[in-house]
Amino acid sequence: MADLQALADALIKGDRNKVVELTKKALDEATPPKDVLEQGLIAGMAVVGRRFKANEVYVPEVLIAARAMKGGMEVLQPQLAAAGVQPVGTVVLGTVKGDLHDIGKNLVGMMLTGAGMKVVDIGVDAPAEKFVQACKEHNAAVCAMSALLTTTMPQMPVVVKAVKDAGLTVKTIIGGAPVTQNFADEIGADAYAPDAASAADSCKQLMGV
Ligand code: B1M
Repeated sequence: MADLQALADALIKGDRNKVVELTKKALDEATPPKDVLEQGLIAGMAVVGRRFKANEVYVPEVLIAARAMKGGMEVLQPQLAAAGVQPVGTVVLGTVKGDLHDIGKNLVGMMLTGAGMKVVDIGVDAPAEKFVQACKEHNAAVCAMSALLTTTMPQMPVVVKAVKDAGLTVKTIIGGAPVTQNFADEIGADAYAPDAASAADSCKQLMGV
């Protein structure tokens, strides 16, 4: 019986080699890929997310854990696909037009991936049309926007309006240092998240999972 707790612990420690080794071992022992994902990798990343939210760990630890998760996912991905395991939903994620900050966005992407979502990252300086196009193309459940500048926050209502005008049923979520819940309410975004771990929780809520 594979020790999925040991896998989760290795991920929490950011030990990429151990994560790769234990993921391979679990699969060799015929553990269902879905269990390896949910009880090993996602369980570990959820702990990292909670600790990050509580300021018990910081950006470097999250990046190291995410790198370990990526190692495990590279081993697991073909088996997940073969077993027909689908991501819980797709999120289109980008930094809005005029804004080049991507460190926070990337962290959000890692947390969403770590929570079992498919992330379509459209990068930085993304105009509303690019969000809309990606949401259509990938049949996204959530459209997620990041902004770090007060001067680029006004792009967020532009995206919110554009996805509505395009007739998409996609939910919208916003975040970034200057962004607030009040601003989200003002512009009619479906959710606001103050940090990457909360963004993962909120996206799951928006997807109803
Ligand atoms: Co810029 N910058 N910067 N910068 N930069 C800030 C944001 C600033 C606060 C610095 C300051 O003046 N004190 C200031 C903004 C002021 C304002 O408008 N309120 C500023 C400025 C003014 C500028 C320039 C205009 C400077 C200039 O050229 N005169 C320029 C703008 C360029 C542009 O975008 N067009 C600029 C440029 C840059 C660099 C390119 C040099 C670099 C970015 C590199 C990169 O991202 N690849 C940079 C950096 C690094 C910063 C600071 C120092 C750090 C930002 C960061 O990465 N934080 C920043 C000052 C600061 O914050 N101390 C600053 C770490 C990151 C993990 O946090 O991004 O907040 P953060 O993400 C968090 C949450 O906000 C949240 O989760 C993340 C993790 O928990 N979150 C979401 C983020 N997105 C989310 C989305 C969600 C949910 C949560 O849902 C979808």
